[in-house]
Amino acid sequence: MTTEVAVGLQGNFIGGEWVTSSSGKTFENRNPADRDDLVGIFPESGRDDVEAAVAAARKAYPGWRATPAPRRAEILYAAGEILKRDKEELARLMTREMGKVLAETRGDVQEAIDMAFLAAGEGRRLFGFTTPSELPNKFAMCIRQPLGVCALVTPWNFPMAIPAWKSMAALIAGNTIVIKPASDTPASVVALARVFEEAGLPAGVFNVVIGSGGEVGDPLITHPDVRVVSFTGSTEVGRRISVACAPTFKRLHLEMGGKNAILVLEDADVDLAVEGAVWGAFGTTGQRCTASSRLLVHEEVVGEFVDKLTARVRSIRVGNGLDHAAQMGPCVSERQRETVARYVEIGKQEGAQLVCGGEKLTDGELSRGWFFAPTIFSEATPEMRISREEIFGPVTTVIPVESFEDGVRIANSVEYGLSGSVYTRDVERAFRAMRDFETGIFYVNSSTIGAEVHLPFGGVKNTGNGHREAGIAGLDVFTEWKSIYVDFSGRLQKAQIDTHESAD
Ligand code: UN1
Repeated sequence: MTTEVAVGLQGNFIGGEWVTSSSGKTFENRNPADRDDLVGIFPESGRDDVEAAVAAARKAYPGWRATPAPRRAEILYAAGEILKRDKEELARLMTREMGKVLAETRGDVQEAIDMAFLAAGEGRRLFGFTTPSELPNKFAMCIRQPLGVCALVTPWNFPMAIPAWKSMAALIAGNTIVIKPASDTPASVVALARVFEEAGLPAGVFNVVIGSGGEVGDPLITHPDVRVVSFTGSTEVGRRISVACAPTFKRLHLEMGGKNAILVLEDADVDLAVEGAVWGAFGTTGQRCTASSRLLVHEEVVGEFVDKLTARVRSIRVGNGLDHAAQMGPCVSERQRETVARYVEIGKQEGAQLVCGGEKLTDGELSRGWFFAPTIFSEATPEMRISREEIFGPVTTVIPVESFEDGVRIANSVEYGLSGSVYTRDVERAFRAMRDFETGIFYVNSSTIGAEVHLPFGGVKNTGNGHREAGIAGLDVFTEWKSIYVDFSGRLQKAQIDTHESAD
């Protein structure tokens, strides 16, 4: 075990060195399941630290860009192997840091491993294309090129997978990066940096600056030497970043909110749909962009569905994610739990039926953390705020629907469009749903979560700004196309003119 578990003072990683913040200020990071458990003390950085990190990334860029992609890939393969070796330790650290249960933090590390191997494989592809020229004795091709220094602003809910999606795509393409992890989960990104350090990534290629959005994020995303900004987080912050990046025309990739719907039709396997809903709504304590936060259930089966769902949800064991018996961990922070509690009040006032949960859990051991009971609202209408706004917690809302068409219309009635799903045995309606859901990801007879790294991840409408991450599509964020023409005719040839010269 060489990846150190974070205890005590941690640093920023700049130019291959572990350093304190220039102000010397620090903050504590505690386990959301147990406030007495100190995960680490982290630097509270600012503009000077950002300057140093961007300068280091800029300095490292020419060397990394010139390193052949298959050589870059070897380092990513090595990182993948180290992640595999340390998976269990890393998962434990991540559960302590953000609260989700061990099975899920193992999945989070596995997603980083999958991404490492996918990105490494790209080192021997990074395909461009060749195509015939319209002129004789002329060769035409298109290649991908890196852009330079990339700023990655990453969330706390997938504290290793999402930093891996972004950084590994950027690195294999030949960019250098500065990453600002969410303040709730710096240890996971520190651990990822240590993995890259051990894997032999040259100094300055991967830099970490820890601190708040205002003190670190703002100077980072507006820095003139930063060419790409990739952000995952709320739509509200994404909009601000979009405005901040516009004056310098930075390449901007935004991955934001979701209000994902499962549509359960009257011919569905209701038990299967209930399992999907439980997993999609309460996995990661509902703190996923892809969470199943709306359950649109045909009125013929909604009674049976709600009864079965309620029975399943009442049996969910909530507890410290390190405890093997626990099935759902806490909210990531007190603030997040307050948001959840506020939405539960809103739902009650709006007249939705609170079927189960709806309260903070404070008995015994649970009093040590930010636990909230898994919560179901039923008999909700599509207009209610709990049916439209992202809550990012263990709350799901059942909305009865009259028909397939009604379900699709309601599914599409929100501002977001990340993920969706349909449960049906009818192949025709399954295909119509695949076509008509306004989302970037869609599932048939499975939940709204479960994205795999080799497919594009992202959403439409206010969820994204047209880009995708992961998959090969993720390379588009971190590369620029260059079209190259090679004339070997030995004479001046004029495109569009020589080819269509008139006879006279
Ligand atoms: C997120 O919700 O922010 O499909 C990412 C999933 C995971 C990734 C989720 N593989 O739920």
